Amino acid sequence: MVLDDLGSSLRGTLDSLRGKSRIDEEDVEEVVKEIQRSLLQADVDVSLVMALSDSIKERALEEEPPGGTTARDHVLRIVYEELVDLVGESTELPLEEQTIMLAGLQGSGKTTTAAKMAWWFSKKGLRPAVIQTDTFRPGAYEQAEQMCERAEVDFYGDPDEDDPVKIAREGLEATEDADVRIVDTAGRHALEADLIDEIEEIEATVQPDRSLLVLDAAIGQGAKDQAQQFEDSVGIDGVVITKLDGTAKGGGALTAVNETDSTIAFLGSGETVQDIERFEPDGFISRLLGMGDLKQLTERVERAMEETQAEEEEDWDPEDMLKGEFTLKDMQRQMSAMSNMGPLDQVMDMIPGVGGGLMDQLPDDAMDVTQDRMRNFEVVMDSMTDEELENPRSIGASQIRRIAKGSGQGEETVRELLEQHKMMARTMKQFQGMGDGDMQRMMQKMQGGGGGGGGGMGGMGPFGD
Ligand SMILES: Nc1nc2c(ncn2[C@@H]2O[C@H](COP(=O)(O)OP(=O)(O)OP(=O)(O)O)[C@@H](O)[C@H]2O)c(=O)[nH]1
Ligand SMILES: [Mg+2]
Repeated sequence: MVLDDLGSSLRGTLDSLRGKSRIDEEDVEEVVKEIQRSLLQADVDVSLVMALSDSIKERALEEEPPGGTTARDHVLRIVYEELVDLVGESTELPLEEQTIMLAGLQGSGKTTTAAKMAWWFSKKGLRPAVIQTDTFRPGAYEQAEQMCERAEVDFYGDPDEDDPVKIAREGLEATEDADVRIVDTAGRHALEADLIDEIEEIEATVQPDRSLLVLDAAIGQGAKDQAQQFEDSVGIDGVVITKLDGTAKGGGALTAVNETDSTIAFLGSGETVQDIERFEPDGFISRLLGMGDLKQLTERVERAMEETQAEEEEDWDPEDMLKGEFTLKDMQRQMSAMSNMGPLDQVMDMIPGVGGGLMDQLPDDAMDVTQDRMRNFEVVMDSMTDEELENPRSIGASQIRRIAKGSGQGEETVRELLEQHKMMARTMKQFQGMGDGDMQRMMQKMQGGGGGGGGGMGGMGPFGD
C-alpha cells in the first residue's frame, strides 16, 4: 500500500542513529533522503516532498530534543508529526442522520464504497440505505443491489428508469426511514461536460450534507486536476481512497487531498463490504512507520468478538479453552473469529512489532496460503459431526475418508487439519498452568502495558523501542 517500503527503509536509517545522543546534519540528510525516495516513488508531488523534507530537516536540527529522548526518537517523532500533517485530518463525519453523495471517475470504486460505507454505518448502529443513480454503466443496478444484500443494508434503484435525477428524487422518498442515505453516481472515463452536468443536477436534487470524492489509489498526478474539477462543480468534503490493498502507491491521491485542502474520510482495501476503515491520520502513519496501530486492531478484535458471539447459540467464554480439552470446536470458533477480523495480513500489519519488520521478511504469499488453508479447514470441519468435533482423537481412517468426500477436500487436508489441531492443543496446554494473574499480565503486555483495550497507542510509546 501507500509508501509501503517507507517503514522498512526508514527503520534501517533510524537504527543507525541508535545510541547517539546528538544528531548532525549528515544524519538528518540521510533520513530525509530515505523519506524523499519513498514519497517520490509513491507518486507524491515533488513540491510537496520538498516542502516536507525542508521542514523535517529544519526541525530536526533546530529543535532541542526533550530531556531523556535519544536522537533516534527525536527524529522519529518529527518525521511522524510532519507525515501526519501531510495526510491531514480525517473528514468529519458525525454519526447522525445525513445524505452523502459519492462522485468519481469510472471504476474508481464508488459503488463498492457505497455498500462498504453503508455496512460501516450499520455497524455504528445507524440505518443506512444506498441509492443507485447510475444509468450509464450496464449492470450497475444489479451490482449495487448485490453488494447491499451482502452488506445487509437497504437499497433503492430502478433498472427501467434512465433519468438519474428522477431516480435520485424517488430514491430519497423511498428511503425516508433510513438514517444515512448514500447516493451512488455514474462515472465516466474522463470528466466530460455531460457527467459534470449530470452530477450537478443530482447534487441540486439530493442536496447532500456531504459529497465525497472516490479516488483509486493507483491514480497518479492526474488526481490533482480531477479533484479540483469535482471541487469546483459539486464541492468535495472528503476523499475516499480505494484499492489500497493492491500494488498501487496512493501518493497521487494524497497529493490531491493536500492540494485541494480536502481531507480523507475512508480507506478501502479490498473487494468485500467489510474492507473499509475510517481514516485516522495517527494510526495510518504509525502503521506506515511500522509502529503498529493498536487502536484499529482493538476495534477489529472487538467487532469480531461481537459477531462471533452473535453467531453462537450458546455462550462461549474464550477462557474455557484454557480449562478443559482444546477441541476442534474451539479451533472452529477461533478461526471464525479470525475471519471476522478481515484478511490475516491486514490484521498482522496492525500488531506492533509484527507489522512492518516481521511482515517484510515473509514471502508475499505466505499469508494467502494460510488464509486458503483456513478456508479449507473450515469446509472440512463443516463436514464433521458434533461428536467428531468434540472428540477429534476418535477420528479414524474411515471417518477421514467420509469427511474428505463430504467436504470435497482431499484426505490429506483432513489429516493436516487434525495435525494442526494437535499442535494448537499442545500450545494451549502450556497456557493451562497459568493462574489468572499470569494471564492478565500477558494480556497487558500484548496491549502495550496500558491495561484495558481501546487506549489507542498511548500506552505503547510509539517513539520508544
Ligand atoms: N482490490 C480492491 N478492489 C476494489 C476496491 N474497491 C473497488 N474495487 C474493485 O474495483 C472495481 C470497480 O469498482 P466499482 O465500485 O464498480 O467502481 P465504480 O466507481 O462504481 O465504477 P463505475 O460505476 O463504472 O464508475 C470492481 O471490480 C471492484 O470490485 C478495493 O478497495 N480493493
Ligand atoms: Mg459504480
